[in-house]
Amino acid sequence: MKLRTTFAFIALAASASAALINGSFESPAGLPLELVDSTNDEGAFGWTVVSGSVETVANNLNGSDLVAEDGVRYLDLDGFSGGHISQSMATVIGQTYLLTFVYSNNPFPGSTIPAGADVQLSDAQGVIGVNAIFHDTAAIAGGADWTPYSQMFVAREASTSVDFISFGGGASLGGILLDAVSLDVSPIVIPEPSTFGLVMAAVGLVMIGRKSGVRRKL
Ligand SMILES: [Ca+2]
Ligand SMILES: [Ca+2]
Repeated sequence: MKLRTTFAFIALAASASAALINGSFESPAGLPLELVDSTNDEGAFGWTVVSGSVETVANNLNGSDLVAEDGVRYLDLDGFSGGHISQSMATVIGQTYLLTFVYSNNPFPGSTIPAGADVQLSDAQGVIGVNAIFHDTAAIAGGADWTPYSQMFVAREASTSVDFISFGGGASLGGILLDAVSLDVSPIVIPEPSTFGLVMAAVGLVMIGRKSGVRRKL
């Protein structure tokens, strides 16, 4: 009986800690700027670079005050061009999950302003939801203006993909900055998958009024 209880606890712990790899973009970490594209470093990066390129960036790059929200590195979604990254995670059908991360505009010269990206959740059935994140402020002097983002959804398949798709385009050297991406089991239960839009409306209301916006694109 005790053994069974132990196994049950382990199963619960495993399901509660979803397994996004390198959500804090701490790797690769060899150089202050580590460029990652579809042919380079994807093993250490953990995410698939679908198109373009991205960079993990060390704290205080070029003497700036810009530091990560979590750890000592963050992601510039535009490396030498607008990047699109993707990662699939095992999910339990019918379970509610919470996607969270922080994003910032990019104060470095040559960056696209406003910096922006689509945040997409999808599975074998297709797109679950897409939201645009962007900063309408000009480049700031000093540090990052990390802004929290959260989005709930109900898994429809045993695997769900998280994608960040830059608006930066082919010539952009700097895009939106990302850090602390996490996909966790949510204690809040959404009654039906079809209520995703209602949940997003609620999240949208919370986000309105910030200097950085979330625009619904459902
Ligand atoms: Ca980090
Ligand atoms: Ca860059």
